[in-house]
Amino acid sequence: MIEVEQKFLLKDGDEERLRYDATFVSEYVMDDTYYDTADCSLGRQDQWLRLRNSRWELKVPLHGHSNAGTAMQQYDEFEDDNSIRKFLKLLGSGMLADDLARAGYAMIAHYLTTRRKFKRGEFTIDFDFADYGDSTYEIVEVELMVHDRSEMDAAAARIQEFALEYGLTMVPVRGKLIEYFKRKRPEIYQTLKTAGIVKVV
Ligand code: V4E
Repeated sequence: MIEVEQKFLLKDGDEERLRYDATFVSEYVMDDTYYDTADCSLGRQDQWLRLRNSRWELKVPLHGHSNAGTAMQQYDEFEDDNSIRKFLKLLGSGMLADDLARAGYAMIAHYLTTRRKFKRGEFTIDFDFADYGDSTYEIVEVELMVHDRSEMDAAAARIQEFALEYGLTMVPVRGKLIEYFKRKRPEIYQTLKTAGIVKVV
């Protein structure tokens, strides 16, 4: 299955409208620490290495899938230490954290997100409340699952219709990590803009 998702900012009243008639699924906290080299060798290739609730994960753009200037880029996710090690061509066979540190990967971001998940028909609605320590950021992600890449455009159109029906604001939205960089690591934000990875102002 392929996940097609779109992020939206939340205005006053949006959350209540979206939650009305929706079924609560779960609430959990994600403790995310992102890592990269000093020159952002991963980020500049749209690759994202994180420790999420003590598990290593690596997201890389899905080969051959064009972004087409939208927020619909698809990613492959590596979730076991060996495939991450292999993808990054890491030397050593110690703890992954130690071998990453030896290869120059260091923490670039850390924050907590409380995610409240709801279902409404086929739509999954995630309310993400990120806590950056000295400020917070809230967005909503609307998602549909499809079986085949050929169904992705239609799913994206259905998400747009859903957003219109619920009066969600159609503006480009920064994800939580990009927003973190904008607020707390402007030099990384600028590097990613220059590399064409961040397209939202
Ligand atoms: C920065 C980035 C990625 C890392 C995490 O993205 P984010 O949406 O902040 O995280 P999250 O917690 O919702 O991840 P999930 O739980 O869904 O796995 S993945 C892709 N990017 C690149 C990117 C970009 N270039 N531009 C914008 C506006 N957003 C993301």
